[in-house]
Amino acid sequence: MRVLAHDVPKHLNQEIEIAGWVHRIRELGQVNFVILRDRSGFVQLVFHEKPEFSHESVLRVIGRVSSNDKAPGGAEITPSSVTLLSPAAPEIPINIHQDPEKYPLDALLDNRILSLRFPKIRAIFQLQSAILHYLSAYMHSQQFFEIKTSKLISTGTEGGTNLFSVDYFENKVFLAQSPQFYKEVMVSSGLERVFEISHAYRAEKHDTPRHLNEYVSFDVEMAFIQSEADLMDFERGLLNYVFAQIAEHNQAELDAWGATVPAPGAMERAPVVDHEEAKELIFKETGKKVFEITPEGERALCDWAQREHGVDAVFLNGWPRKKRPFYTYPSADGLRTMSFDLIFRGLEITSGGRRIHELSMFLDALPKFGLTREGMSDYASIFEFGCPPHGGFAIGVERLTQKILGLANVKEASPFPRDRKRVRP
Ligand code: AMO
Repeated sequence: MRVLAHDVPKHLNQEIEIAGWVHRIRELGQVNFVILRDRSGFVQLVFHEKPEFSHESVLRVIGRVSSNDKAPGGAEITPSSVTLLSPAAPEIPINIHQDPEKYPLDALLDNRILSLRFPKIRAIFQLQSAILHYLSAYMHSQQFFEIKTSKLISTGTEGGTNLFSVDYFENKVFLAQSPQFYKEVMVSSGLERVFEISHAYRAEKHDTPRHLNEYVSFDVEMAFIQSEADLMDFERGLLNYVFAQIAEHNQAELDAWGATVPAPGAMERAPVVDHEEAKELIFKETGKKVFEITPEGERALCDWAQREHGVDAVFLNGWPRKKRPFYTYPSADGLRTMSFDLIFRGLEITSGGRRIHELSMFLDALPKFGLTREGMSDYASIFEFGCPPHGGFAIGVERLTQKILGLANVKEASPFPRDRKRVRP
């Protein structure tokens, strides 16, 4: 049975089978060392003859384990049999045994099939898998149902025109910007509490370190809330749980990037700042008067929260109505909304809020956003037949991963990022 590299030291003086990729070959003449890599780590092989395979080839090896303080994990294998399962071409465009940060991001993405092999890059996706697992586990523990809704839609649900169109037989349809409409429908179905993890598509022409044209959206929607305060409280609990699980189970991935998660329970301390007050705070922090919350402003707000509240996160609420989508529940004066963003480590990772659930208020809102009942007839019908007060939020999974690990660009947190110029591999 195959043993994983990190378990090899448990098999001292035994003959075992291992398999993996040739990470590094060091030819010293009399003795040659080969470092083999698998999903768990590295193991050193010792050869007295010249290895007949090149870097990145895939091997199956049977051999005896002996101790060697200088080898990874303090053990090495002297092979008695080596099977070359798959040879690699001798010239490899990037060196997987180097630090990937030696390469510009474009080189890593142009060579994505290989760059995903860097253990440090693989750690990003190992951590992302854990994050997705912890998010779902928490939702199930809170009696939410997981849904999967269509990404092919006939009208936008977020306003704006940033939709990709797709040929659909003789018609044009669009790729969903978010599951907003469907998650509200599923709440009104009587499920009451739903979540979805799926791709969302934004035809935005940005080229920034925070935008992808296809990202993974973790969406939450719940019935019988009173205001956005219930949602912010829920998100505090959710993120505290995710950070605690990461601290307990994913230290290796954090170490790969020299990263840490917020201290246990830290999200309880994240302050809630009103949108107008946030602009004042940004002015005090940066000396710059702002008319909207800029990326620089988001960083300044988090610096302030870290200093004053001991947490690198801020909830912003009280957003003006014209800055939020048509479905957002207005405040009593009709000018602002019961909505919020969460800024974490200087970047917006969440938007959410209470939704309009009364038909008359919904119909009243549509023309303010240049929309009509005819164009929004499916949406309006959610509220025609009895729909509870509800609300929700969405977290960008790549942005959350990016900020946990301290990655410079959100594209690093997507195995196959899509941007304006990149649709391959
Ligand atoms: P919003 O459009 O703010 O809200 O998106 C929610 C969250 O999704 C992530 N996100 C992105 N991540 C990477 N690249 C992008 N281009 C991108 N766009 C958005 C961000 C953002 O905070 N329906 C609402 C959510 C809700 O109210 O439930 C919505 O989609 O982390």
